[in-house]
Amino acid sequence: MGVLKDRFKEKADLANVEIKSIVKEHGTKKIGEVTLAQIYQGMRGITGLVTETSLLDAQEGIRFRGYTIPELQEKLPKAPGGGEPLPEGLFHLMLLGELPTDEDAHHISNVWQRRSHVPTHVFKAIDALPLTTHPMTMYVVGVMAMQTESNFAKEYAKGINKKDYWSVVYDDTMDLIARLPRIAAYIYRRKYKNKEYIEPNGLLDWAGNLAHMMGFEDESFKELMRLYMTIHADHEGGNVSAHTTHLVGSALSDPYLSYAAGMNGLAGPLHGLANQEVIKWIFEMQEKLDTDLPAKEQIAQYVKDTLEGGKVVPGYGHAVLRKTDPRFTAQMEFGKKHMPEDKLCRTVWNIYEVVPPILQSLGKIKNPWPNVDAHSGALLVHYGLVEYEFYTVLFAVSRALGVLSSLCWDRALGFALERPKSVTTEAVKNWIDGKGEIWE
Ligand code: CMX
Repeated sequence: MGVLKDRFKEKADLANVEIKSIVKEHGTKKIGEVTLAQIYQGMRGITGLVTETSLLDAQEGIRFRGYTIPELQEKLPKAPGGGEPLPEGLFHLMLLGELPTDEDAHHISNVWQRRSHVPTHVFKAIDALPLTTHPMTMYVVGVMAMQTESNFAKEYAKGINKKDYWSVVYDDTMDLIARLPRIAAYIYRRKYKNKEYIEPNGLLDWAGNLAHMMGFEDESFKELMRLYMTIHADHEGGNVSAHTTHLVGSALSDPYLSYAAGMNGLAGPLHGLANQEVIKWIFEMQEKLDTDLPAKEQIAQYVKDTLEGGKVVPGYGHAVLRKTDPRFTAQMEFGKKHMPEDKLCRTVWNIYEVVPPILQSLGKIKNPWPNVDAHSGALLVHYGLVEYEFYTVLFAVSRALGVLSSLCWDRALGFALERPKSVTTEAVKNWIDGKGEIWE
């Protein structure tokens, strides 16, 4: 077994013993109480999942194994000459709960390079789709086509002992993560760059190689990709993409099937697709107002028109967060450092001043502040990545790090099939009228 895999197994064995004792001693204790409103309104605030890799605080934002984004930017290994964290380092941290050394991160880059071969039939499956197909659909089709490679599926069919599930899930995780940049870059070049594909560079790190295969050689774009791939990786377990991956995995669907399911959820406009919606919305504003730097009053009117049209303001609001998303702040800082005069970034910063008071004044929105998707597109456009329908694919590549390291933990800890109880409104009404219990 590889070093990382051995160390994961050691950690998982210890955690298993600890969790068994926690459940034995405290299993009947209640965490909060579920209200009828929570049942009808998307299960907000119900603690019902264990996800080891990260934890979201409504006020502070995300912490990965206890570390905030600024701490990760300081403490995680960097590419030679670079200043942004390597996503390889974050993966190590999420998987083992320990900060990696430079050597650890380098080791993971090498392993992913070695495992990055994508079989030809995967490209053929993508090629079978019309060019007009949305990039996220192409991406999920690519992942699904690659399921032929699943070690978990093969070993399960042979009758693997359940104690060993974690091992083949780990192998699938490493293979899948290693191969995703190749698939993403293939889709980008196929759809937007006349099918002129670029071979991987075996000397580059995971995110740097993605930038290279997409055709972006600017060092600061590679730095942006390292930051982007780090901050989009995980947001605890209840969001649609993480929860879906975990849920589907709980049926022992292999990591390819589980991750593809999660990414179908990421492709929704209230979740990851919001990153394309933000730029589309800003481009439409520019066109409508006939300016590439709208004044704040003009932005305010455009926001009001959006709301009056019964649409959401993309990039704003969050189901859990109650302040500016630190992932937004990290991207804003990157913009202020690398492109302070960029008109699109300045527009994003103006929107940040204009939108929160308007949303707040509606009185119903719990979080008027920007989320991760409010900023990412403006940075990408600056480097020439203007094809906004592709943006969610980048989010998806990054999200693999979090949801798949979590899936390793799910199987290592033997987590159960997820199957919450649902009720009918008829049963609820009877219960309200005192005509019977509905919880059995
Ligand atoms: N613009 C307009 N209305 C908004 C809004 C926004 N940005 N955010 C919330 N609201 C509305 C909701 O639609 C809801 O309206 P109704 O009562 O009429 O149904 C009301 O305010 C209350 O919503 P909430 O409790 O504050 O927020 P939710 O937990 O229901 O929804 C989210 C969270 C993210 C779906 C919502 O804020 C939204 O639609 N934002 C815009 C889309 C977006 O940026 N999504 C990306 C999130 C980050 C990610 O996952 O990538």
